[in-house]
Amino acid sequence: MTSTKLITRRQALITGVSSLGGLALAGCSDELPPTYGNLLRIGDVLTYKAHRLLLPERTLAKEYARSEITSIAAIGTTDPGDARQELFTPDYGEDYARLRGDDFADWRLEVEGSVARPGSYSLADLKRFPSRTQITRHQCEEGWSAIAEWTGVPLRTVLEASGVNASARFVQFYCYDIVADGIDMLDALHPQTILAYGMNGRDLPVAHGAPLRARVETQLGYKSMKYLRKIVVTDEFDDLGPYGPLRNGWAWYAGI
Ligand SMILES: Nc1nc2c(c(=O)[nH]1)N[C@H]1C(S)=C(S)[C@@H](COP(=O)(O)O)O[C@H]1N2
Ligand SMILES: [Mo]
Repeated sequence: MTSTKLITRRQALITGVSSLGGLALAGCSDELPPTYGNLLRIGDVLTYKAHRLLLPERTLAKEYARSEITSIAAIGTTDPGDARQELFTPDYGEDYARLRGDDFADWRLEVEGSVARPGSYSLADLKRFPSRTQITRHQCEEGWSAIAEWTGVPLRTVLEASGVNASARFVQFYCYDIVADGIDMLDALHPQTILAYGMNGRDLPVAHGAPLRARVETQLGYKSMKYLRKIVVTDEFDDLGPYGPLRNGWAWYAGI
């Protein structure tokens, strides 16, 4: 670790803790992370605890120059409206196909759970919030990585607009395919955790998660859920069972 980084982190710590961040820290202090009563999962616990102890919550993932943008493969679901795809579900896949047919004009992101103001947001609503653009490296659990530019609204902004309860500790993402996943409040409030509607200066393509995907730059690629339809804020941990990352034998916490 270079001394510049140390200074940056310390400054981040001193300047960075606002009321929500403080809340999240207080809420996340002790019993985390979720463990699965499995010896092999002790590694997850240690990784999580080490990250949470060593890194102030505002440490930023590296950002790149436009000239460093690479091509990026589309992985997993590439069209949730296509019944032949492995993670297709008729529950939402047909809705997706219909919404896509109308350029997502009727699409809305539901926000519910442990919030004072549950509600839903159209793409236009989300685009009215201040946006953030970041050029970051996507790191897939399979070993490949790619650099792309993402534009969206910080998840924190949407959480603040929804009035997150003081007891809230996790944010769960639900998609138009069958999968779901979640992050803790520290990652949810991280300045680079955004709900992205743009990629490389254009609307987010369908293959990469249109109309809206999460970018969780502090964790491996599979935590950046594509095709969002609903966000649920929870007070309790829930690994989402067969719909969550454990279904693939992946760790719930995939910090990098
Ligand atoms: N809804 C949904 N989100 C998803 C996936 C998926 O299959 N469905 N795949 C994940 C994985 S493993 C990776 S590496 C990235 C891939 O994003 P990309 O297709 O834009 O490269 O999306 C993640 N988010
Ligand atoms: Mo991945």
